[in-house]
Amino acid sequence: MRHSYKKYAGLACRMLFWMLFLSFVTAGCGPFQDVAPDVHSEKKMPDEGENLIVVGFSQLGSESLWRTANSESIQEALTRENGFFLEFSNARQKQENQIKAIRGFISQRVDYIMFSPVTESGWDTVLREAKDAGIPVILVDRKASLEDDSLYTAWVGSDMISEGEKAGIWLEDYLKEEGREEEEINIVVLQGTVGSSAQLERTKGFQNIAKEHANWHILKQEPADFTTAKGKEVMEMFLRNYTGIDVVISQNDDMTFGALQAMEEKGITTGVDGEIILISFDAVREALELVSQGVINVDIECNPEQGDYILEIIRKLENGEPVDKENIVEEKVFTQKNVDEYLDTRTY
Ligand code: GYE
Repeated sequence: MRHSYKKYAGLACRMLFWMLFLSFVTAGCGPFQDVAPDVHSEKKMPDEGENLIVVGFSQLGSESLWRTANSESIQEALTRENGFFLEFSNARQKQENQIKAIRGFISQRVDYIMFSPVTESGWDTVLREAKDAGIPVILVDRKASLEDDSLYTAWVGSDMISEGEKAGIWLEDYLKEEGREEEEINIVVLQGTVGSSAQLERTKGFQNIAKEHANWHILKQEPADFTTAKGKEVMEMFLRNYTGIDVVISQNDDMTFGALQAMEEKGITTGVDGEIILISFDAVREALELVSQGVINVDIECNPEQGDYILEIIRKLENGEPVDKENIVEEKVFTQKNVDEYLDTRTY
């Protein structure tokens, strides 16, 4: 008797353990938490007869202030009041999560699929599946390199080669103004996520200009994942390994904040009256304030407010009207000379 009681108690304990383990894992607290995409549909699914346009959107993550502004712009445009049901999924920087989310949207038979590709390559198979299911795909922000362009209907984003070129042209003019155009100029670059179109194109654009200047030396380009924490780490590494740095280029503002912390800790000054020239990308409010204070020399704008462009594209598609395949958002360059007139209206 005692023996079989023990046996059943043991079995019950094991069952309880597995039940707890499974609820832990499915609640997103377990070891698989990074892999499962985070799907937000706090809004209830459209009722029969509601006639909403269902859009599945795989956002690549929430790594930066820019990204948060981009997600908000899309959520503010594709609202129920505007006739949409938006299913928002956060891929937390993992391509496998994006592919999983897109497959989920296909099996739900959504009306449109949107996604911001974390890196450029590796999308052909899943986009072919979307095409076979007859679901139009809209690329947001970053680009995908595809064998067949008919795998997506439209792309909305920035010309990031031109952003990189603007950084180079600004540096060219600035060095001239300062009478330093003949000087040897040492440059380090904090790059964004490796293999993302933002990293590849900003790098390429800057190099298009840098290659014209034999006296510009790119000492090192190192990825820092578009985050403040990584930006600080990489800048610390640059400061340990290189002396005589004249220019720091940071491919987004969040990395710039980290790089600034690293430099401040070493007593190094940047900006209009500083030792190091600091070039940043994105132009979020917090960074524009530093441009205004002269801590960042120049911020190349990358416009995250893409929601209204997407809204218009989908409305046209719904009406059977043609849409442009490439839709480039407008962007500026901010320095201490012009930034103040834009600061008041910056919402992100
Ligand atoms: O610059 C950066 C973000 O893809 C343009 O991604 C975007 C970049 C942006 O994390 O802040």
